Amino acid sequence: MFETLTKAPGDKILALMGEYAADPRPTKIDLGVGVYKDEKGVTAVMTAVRKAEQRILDSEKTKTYLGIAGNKGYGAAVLDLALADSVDRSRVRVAQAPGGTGSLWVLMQLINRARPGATVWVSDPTWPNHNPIAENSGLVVKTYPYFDTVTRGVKFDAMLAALDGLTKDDVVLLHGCCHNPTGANLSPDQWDKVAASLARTGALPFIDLAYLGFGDGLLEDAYGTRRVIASVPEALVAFSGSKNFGLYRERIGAAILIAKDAAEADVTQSQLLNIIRGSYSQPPDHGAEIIRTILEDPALRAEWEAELNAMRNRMIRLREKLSEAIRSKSNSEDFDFIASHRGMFSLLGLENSVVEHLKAENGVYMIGDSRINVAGIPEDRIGDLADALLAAIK
Ligand code: PLP
Ligand code: TYF
Repeated sequence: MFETLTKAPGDKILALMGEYAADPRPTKIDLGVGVYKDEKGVTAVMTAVRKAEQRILDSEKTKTYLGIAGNKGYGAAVLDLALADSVDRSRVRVAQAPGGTGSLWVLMQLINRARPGATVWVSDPTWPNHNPIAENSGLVVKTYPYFDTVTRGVKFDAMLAALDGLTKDDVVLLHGCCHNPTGANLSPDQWDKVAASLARTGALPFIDLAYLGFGDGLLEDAYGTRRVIASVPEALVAFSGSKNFGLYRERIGAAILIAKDAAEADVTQSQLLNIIRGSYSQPPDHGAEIIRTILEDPALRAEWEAELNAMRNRMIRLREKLSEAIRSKSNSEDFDFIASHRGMFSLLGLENSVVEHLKAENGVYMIGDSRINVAGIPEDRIGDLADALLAAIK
């Protein structure tokens, strides 16, 4: 049977991880995969996570099945964290899912049950996993303008004009904060306009919230999500705990749905749970129980928030230092955008040949589209990195 298959394309981001690992040069710099790294280049287990795991180990009484919707306390805690009081909870339902990706997957499946073959509008560009998840769910993907390759900001007028032209049968995938891959984000005022547009057209907002707390702060980063949800009758949110809790391999996320009223929320949730049951039955508990433990305990929560704040501030400092180094070496403002971007990424706007040159010549690894992970910038070698970038674009 398998002779009918041909080799499927790999994931470019994950492939680059392997290439970097195989590079023997001690001076290599990893600005590739979107994983937070500390000043030692390590993706450490957060201290609040470690403490929560110890508590779980000491107090866990059973490993019996969790149920299709997953850990109830986790679900409630994530709604508090992400949505707060932006919407009446009687209209909200949540199901724990394996990572932001698993959440996107079950929600895309849900969209296809409601509107088979519906169009999902994604930003140009977007995280490369959005397309296959939507297409594998039976949906059609189209793009709306987003990144301005000249200013390296958001092409907001063009984006809004595209959103204004949508209908109630369309779905709009929005990055809640910390846009991947560009690092260019909407201002609160722009979010207000997007929310008003969605309210006007009836297009369904679907918010991918994978980096809450990585941009300007937990509250600031939730602005867009809350604003949109407060403005429309129906919405979807795919939450990830991979980055902000550093729980990547635990595969912890949440699929959140907001419906017109409680009755429709119940029916829609029954379909979501039916999708989950028909795919992986139910989610694993460990990551959810860690997050529940942290968010429900004021002391652990404060410790987690402090660590998250330190991670965010480090990324902002690295942004400022790199753009300052390039500015002083080149006497130009061309890379100042790195300091105004937020989240883990910036899209530098380099030709692929320049990206390849930096890898071959300098051992500087970034994604082929010239996306850098700012957490990978080595603070003590920012001058070298700036020199390499400037030499490569000459
Ligand atoms: N959405 C975006 C935009 C991402 O960058 C990621 C990256 O990891 C995810 C979703 C999903 O992450 P995970 O499935 O690891 O929670
Ligand atoms: O964009 C990134 O680098 C992260 C990690 O298939 C990632 O979101 C990359 C590719 C992938 C899954 C996660």
